[in-house]
Amino acid sequence: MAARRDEAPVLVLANRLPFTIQRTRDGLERKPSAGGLVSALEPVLRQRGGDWIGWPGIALKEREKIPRNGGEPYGVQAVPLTDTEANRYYHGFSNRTLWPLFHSLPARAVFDARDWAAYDAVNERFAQVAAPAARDAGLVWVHDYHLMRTPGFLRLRVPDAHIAFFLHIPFPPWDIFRLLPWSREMLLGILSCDLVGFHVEGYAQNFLDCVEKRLGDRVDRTAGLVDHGGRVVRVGSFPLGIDFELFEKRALEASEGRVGREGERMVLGVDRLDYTKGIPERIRAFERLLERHPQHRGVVVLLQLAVPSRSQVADYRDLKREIDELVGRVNGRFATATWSPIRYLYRSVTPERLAAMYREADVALVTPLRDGMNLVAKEYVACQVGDPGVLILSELAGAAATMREAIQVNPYDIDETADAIHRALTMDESERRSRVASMRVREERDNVYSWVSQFLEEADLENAQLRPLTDDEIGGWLEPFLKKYHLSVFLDYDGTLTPLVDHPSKATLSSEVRDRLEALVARDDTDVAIVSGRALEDVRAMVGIDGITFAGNHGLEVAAPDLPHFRHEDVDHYEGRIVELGKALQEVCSDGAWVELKGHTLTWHYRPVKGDATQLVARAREIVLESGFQARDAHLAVEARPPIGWDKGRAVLHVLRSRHGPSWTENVRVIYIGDDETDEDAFRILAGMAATFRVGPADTISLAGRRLPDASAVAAILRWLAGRKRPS
Ligand code: GDG
Repeated sequence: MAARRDEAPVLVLANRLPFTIQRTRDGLERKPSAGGLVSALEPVLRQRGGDWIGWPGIALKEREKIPRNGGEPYGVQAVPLTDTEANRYYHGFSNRTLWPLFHSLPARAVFDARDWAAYDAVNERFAQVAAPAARDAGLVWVHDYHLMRTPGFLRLRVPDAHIAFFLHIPFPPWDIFRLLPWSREMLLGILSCDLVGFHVEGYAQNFLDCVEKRLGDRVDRTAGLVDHGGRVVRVGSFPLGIDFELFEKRALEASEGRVGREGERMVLGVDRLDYTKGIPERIRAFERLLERHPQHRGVVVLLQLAVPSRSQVADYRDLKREIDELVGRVNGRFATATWSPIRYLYRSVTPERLAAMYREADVALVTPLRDGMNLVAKEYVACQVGDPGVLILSELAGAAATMREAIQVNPYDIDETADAIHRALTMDESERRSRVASMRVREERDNVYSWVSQFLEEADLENAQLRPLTDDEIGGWLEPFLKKYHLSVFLDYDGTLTPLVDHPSKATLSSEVRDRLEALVARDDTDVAIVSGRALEDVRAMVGIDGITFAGNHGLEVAAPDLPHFRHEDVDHYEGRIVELGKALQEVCSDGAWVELKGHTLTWHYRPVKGDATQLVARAREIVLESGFQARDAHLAVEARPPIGWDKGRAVLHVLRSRHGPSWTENVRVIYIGDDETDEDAFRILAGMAATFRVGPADTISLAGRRLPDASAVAAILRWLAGRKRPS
């Protein structure tokens, strides 16, 4: 019997391994990472088994192996990168594009197609490394913005894998996210997961908004669900916590009076040196405090710890210079012989020393311009084991969503922040104690271990279902668009009006859809056309409803009740040649593959072929091209079409112009619904001029405005269209 999913191994995929590797004279050495996330995930990996897959952080030389540490509690798999790959994937796309953009600082974002290509390739490499173990894993848990394309590549290799993703940084609002030239690809990558987690609800809502606007997927904002072409993806918020007890213990063990000087009051800042952390703004606010409240001069010190970070990126080097200058200026302006206002440390300190700093600080100044969560705020609170201090927290940090008892500030507002520091320094003990106490209760309860178990619990749930498509929802999409205009509806046949079946002859219309089409055709404010890859007579016979316009062979032939018969002028020339092509394709008609002759086009179907058909498909395409036809991929089929620059989109325009005149856009609204790659031609031509819907699996990019899961959703739209009230 297969192992239960919640007991089967877990694969963790993260940019970095759970330790750092350094090259010393004696070879490679590994140093454990002290982060809370690593210590929270390790027990799970130990208990359920599994691997941690990540980049070792340095380029390994040939035959160089990651050193083992003896009692390896779980597997570690390194994804090696060359220096160029690391530059483009990590320093480039991850840190110069995604990091600033996702922190809503688009002016800093660099958009470079070569960085994107490297990011995509490295993400695929992660999927390649993970694939063998993913088959038996209960969960593949992908972390953070470095690996947003990996779930998509993994889903292709292991279709049944159970995949979850957690983003540690903010997810930006649509108006920012849309700036990314590869926004569609990024969303498709993440939506290959079963569960997508963010720190706070606001990011989850931003994500749902972007999915709906960019991909046209149906979303349920309240339940946190996305209908991704029939596969339902859960989206939720899981605010990360810290190892509370560990920080508290370190603070209790720290002897007092080690950090500051006697009689001195301390305001503390702890950050990686990063422009999102708002360090210059903070220094300016501290300067303003000294200007406005001179009583703090000589007494209060800002201790700013800035841990070196990403110094390969120019913006970070510039920031370092800016901070150096600012600190110099403020110190120069206010220092006395015995006191300097800012003590600035550009390095990291030991965890024990950090806990002592937290404990002693009267005020923690955590004022990022934007931050996914910010753990420093939580660690500070955990370390308030003596005389409690005050937390000043940026309202733009994820932590602000739950740490309501902090003094919250807008980090861009220098005056407000200065006043907040003054208020914190003068706050009485009972208020300080109350504020810290309630934050401590919450952080102790919602610690990193409960975060891991909540996320895993949610990930282990069976797939959810979205509520059925309602008339109200369809009305919300279409009513504002249709208004009082005449309506022209264009529909593909197979896979759109009927479910996809194993042989075209079995794709018959249900009586329900037939009734709705008849009701729609009967309306004098609506005309209906069916645009199919089938031969004209074939599709007409399958539908058999009078009053409908039929376009066969992808629009090369059109028959309409009110228009002259249309047949593309070059078609005859290709009719004989298509028969020849059909014969040539017999070469690839093994294992059940077969040729459907459709007049001047043909389709080679390989649906019956068992196993990998890649080689067969490649050869079929080759034969089609050698015969001078165009080859197009369709559902488990390759279509051959005459190379005459005509497609479904042109046929639709032909119908609209013939029926409603060249300025049809002034009087007519158009809806086009299709499920096939060949319908993309219509989506492209109609972009901006029609409401377009792509039906079926959503793992490829579509130009349609919205996605529908299957033919039953199309039936729901037809019902609404047929029954809609005429606007008065
Ligand atoms: C990303 C998101 C999100 C700092 N200096 C020292 C030191 N630290 C430790 C702190 C804290 C960690 O570094 C910083 O964590 P943050 O959460 O503040 O920020 P990011 O590094 O930007 O992390 C963030 C986080 O991911 C988790 O999802 O909260 O929003 O940007 O733990 O203690 N530790 C030691 N010495 C130092 O000098 N030992």
